[in-house]
Amino acid sequence: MLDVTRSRESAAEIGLIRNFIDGAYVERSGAKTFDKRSPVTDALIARVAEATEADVDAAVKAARAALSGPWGKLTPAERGDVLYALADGINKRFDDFLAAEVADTGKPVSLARHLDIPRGAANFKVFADTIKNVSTEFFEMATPDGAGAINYAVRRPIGVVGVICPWNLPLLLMTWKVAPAMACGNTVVVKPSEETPQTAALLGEVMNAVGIPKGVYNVVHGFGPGSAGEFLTRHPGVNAITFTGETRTGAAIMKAAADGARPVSLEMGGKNPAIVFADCDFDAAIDGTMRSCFANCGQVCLGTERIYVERPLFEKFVAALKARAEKLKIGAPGDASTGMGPLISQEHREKVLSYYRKAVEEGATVVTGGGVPEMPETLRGGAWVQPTIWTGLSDDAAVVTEEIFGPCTHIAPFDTEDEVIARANALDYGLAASVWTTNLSRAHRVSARIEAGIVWVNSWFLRDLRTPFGGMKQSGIGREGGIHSLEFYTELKNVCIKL
Ligand code: NAD
Ligand code: 6OD
Repeated sequence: MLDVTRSRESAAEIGLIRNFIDGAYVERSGAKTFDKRSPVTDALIARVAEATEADVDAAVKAARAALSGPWGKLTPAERGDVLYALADGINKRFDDFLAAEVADTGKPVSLARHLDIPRGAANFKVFADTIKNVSTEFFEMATPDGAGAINYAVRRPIGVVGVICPWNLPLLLMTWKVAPAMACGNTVVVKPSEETPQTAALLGEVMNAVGIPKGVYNVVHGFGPGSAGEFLTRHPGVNAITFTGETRTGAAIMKAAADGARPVSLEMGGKNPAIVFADCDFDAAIDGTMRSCFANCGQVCLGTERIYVERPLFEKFVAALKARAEKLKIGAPGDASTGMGPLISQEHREKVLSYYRKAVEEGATVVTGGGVPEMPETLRGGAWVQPTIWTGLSDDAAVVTEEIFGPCTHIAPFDTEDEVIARANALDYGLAASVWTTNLSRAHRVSARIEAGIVWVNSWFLRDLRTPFGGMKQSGIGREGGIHSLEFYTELKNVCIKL
């Protein structure tokens, strides 16, 4: 049976997760380590070697050297083939990646099996296909002597890319950046979240098995400020930084990148609205918002933390979502009946519970949840919280305006289309929205006016990997996905030849 908690009885059995630099797992004597604890039980599941500034420097130098080695000589088509092999390599070790991801995050195996690991592998294939098929522009021009000139654009790798990742969908969101970076011929230094070091580390083994030249893919573990994250983003040898995480962190990274005027791609926080019209397919809207509020224990950047329901449907919608939320089975990841796992850590649980308390202080009606569920003895140490629904707050309440990143949502009634669009757009975030209606004209009209990088109509978290992805306003800078990733991961050069 799959070992999904990977807890060990004694420290002697706890594995050390090392930095992966220049094709090897590096162990320095006396290096500092930090603990990785299970979100499910709080048991120690791994010790992680914290990269020093010298480690980060070594990783960046290895990545720089690899640019001019065999990797730099591959054609786009050859890189495409290598990326296919990486996807196959992940799939060959599917159960190892699944166990590592579930151990680090505590998410249900059923979710990771269908989302995190397959989509993590798929990223390599999608960007392999993109790089093989993309063309660049060509212009013929007249010259005064009548001979003419031709102009054509060529894409070149931007160089060493720093990749800073969050903990909610670790492999999926890391490969979402590593795959296009490599497809474009760059080399990478990845800084996984301190909460989820395992799948990034494991990917090093696949890189070596596939024969990726050393130095192309490097992993440095640690935290943000004063640790690997800051060392990496400040390092002058890093040519571009791509980041997924909180808006505040993105702003700090942008400041670091200003030294050397280096480009950034930032995928950041959200406070995403769902708008439910009275003409919706009611069952589909309930199914969809159940997922958008509670999947991955609410730890999805695209998740719904505020719902606006057209007034005639309001009471019925609240009652139905409450009934479904109360049926959600909270439990261990490996249990097939588990619908929701724990939060990522005790620290994050404290943050989420502080919002649960704040909602009550602000006068919310707690429709369901609002606390910590009763769990069996073996799971008591985990970072469990109840799925929570509130009503009755005004649009300026903290839990309606601030990203919580937990399994909770506020539901409010609305009366008109103009009014709900204004309320949905009122925040500085603009990552995602979902609209539930069977009126086709309304679907187009409302989607066009919502200020968000992605608007779903009658669905949620359904996205072709070739489409542009990113946030408006304070939810992001830049777009990645399909050919849009090439804008960030390559330099476009114009060659003008006088005939
Ligand atoms: P976070 O910002 O706390 O951390 C993200 C990463 O940045 C971690 O690896 C962390 O160690 C590193 N980091 C922190 N401070 C740093 C610094 N000063 N310099 C360099 N690196 C630093 O985010 P998180 O808690 O890991 O993830 C949750 C957040 O991520 C939520 O806000 C969520 O909305 C957002 N998110 C956004 C998307 C998206 O696509 N827009 C996707 C997933 C998560
Ligand atoms: O579509 C994806 O794979 C993607 N970029 C998802 C982001 C999820 C954020 O938590």
